[in-house]
Amino acid sequence: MPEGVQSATDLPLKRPREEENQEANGCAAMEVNNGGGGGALEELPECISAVIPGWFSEISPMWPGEAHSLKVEKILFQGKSDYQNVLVFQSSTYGKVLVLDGVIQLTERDECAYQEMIAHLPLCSIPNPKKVLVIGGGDGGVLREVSRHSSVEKIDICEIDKMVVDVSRQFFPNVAVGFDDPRVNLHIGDGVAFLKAVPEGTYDAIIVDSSDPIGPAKELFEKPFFASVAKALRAGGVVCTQAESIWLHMHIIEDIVANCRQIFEGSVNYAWTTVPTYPSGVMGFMLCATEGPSVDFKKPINPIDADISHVKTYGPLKFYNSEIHSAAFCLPSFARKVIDAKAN
Ligand code: SPM
Repeated sequence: MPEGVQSATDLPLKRPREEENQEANGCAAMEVNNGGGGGALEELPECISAVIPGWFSEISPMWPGEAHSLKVEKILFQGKSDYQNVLVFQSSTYGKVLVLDGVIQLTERDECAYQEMIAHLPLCSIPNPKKVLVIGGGDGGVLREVSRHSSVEKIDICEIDKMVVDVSRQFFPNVAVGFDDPRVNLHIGDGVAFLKAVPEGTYDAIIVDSSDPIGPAKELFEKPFFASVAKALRAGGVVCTQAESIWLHMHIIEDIVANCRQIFEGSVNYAWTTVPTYPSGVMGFMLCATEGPSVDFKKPINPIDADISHVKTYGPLKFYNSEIHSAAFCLPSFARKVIDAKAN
């Protein structure tokens, strides 16, 4: 292991994973180079750029022809779980960065823009959410945001990869703090199987905080999964899923919208936010409601701005407010045309 690279005490550094996912994981085509982490050349992660030495470059078939780069100060952790490559590095401008299979999941500096929006867009759209399920989200950031809601009594989370939880606890304490809330029940396992076993009508809200639809999260973007989500929600319950970038993935978004339109008989909406370290700098969310008490996602009826109960623990919200909530549903014309066509 390169000098300066720390491994979480109980984290295996070798994985039994078959090599078949190598091509899909976004790292396979990349060369290894010294990322400034002080380690031996051949032992550094595949995603440290060979093009600009000492920089991490995010290259993937999901965004061909472009790569956002961050300067690496130090590699803090690299490991291989049963599901994916896990990397943590200290960047020079975005704090610590969590990378799965070569793709940035969060940085300390801009994680608020994603975690706050994926949690509060659904939870501020319904009155008194009580039971919430998070699928994925093993870093704990979405839990941190859900637990700001004082009406919530129970928060289940199903994350497939324990290494993500362990690494977050070790390197991102301000994100993993979400696990410390006594309302949280952590299940390590497959979110698809977990949902299938959930009794009908259990949750008020389900949040799907997944990685991209290549690798372990692929099924979370497919129609049978959305059907399981709808079944697990109460009448008028809501789901918010990570739904990619309007600049890069309109074809994926079109499919998600079309699937959701068939499954969810309440409303189906697309919203977006800015996340500077995600490809194209934007990230979208699919927000749907089951048939029942109507939900108008564009008009938050359960504002969190006034709820100060967790300010002492977590600090104030950094990104979300009621104005940005409503604005998130305003789409550029090119996106609106495609999404409205599929949604109606
Ligand atoms: N809790 C944070 C986990 C982040 N989950 C979403 C990560 C998405 C990364 N890829 C972005 C690609 C943009 N199209």
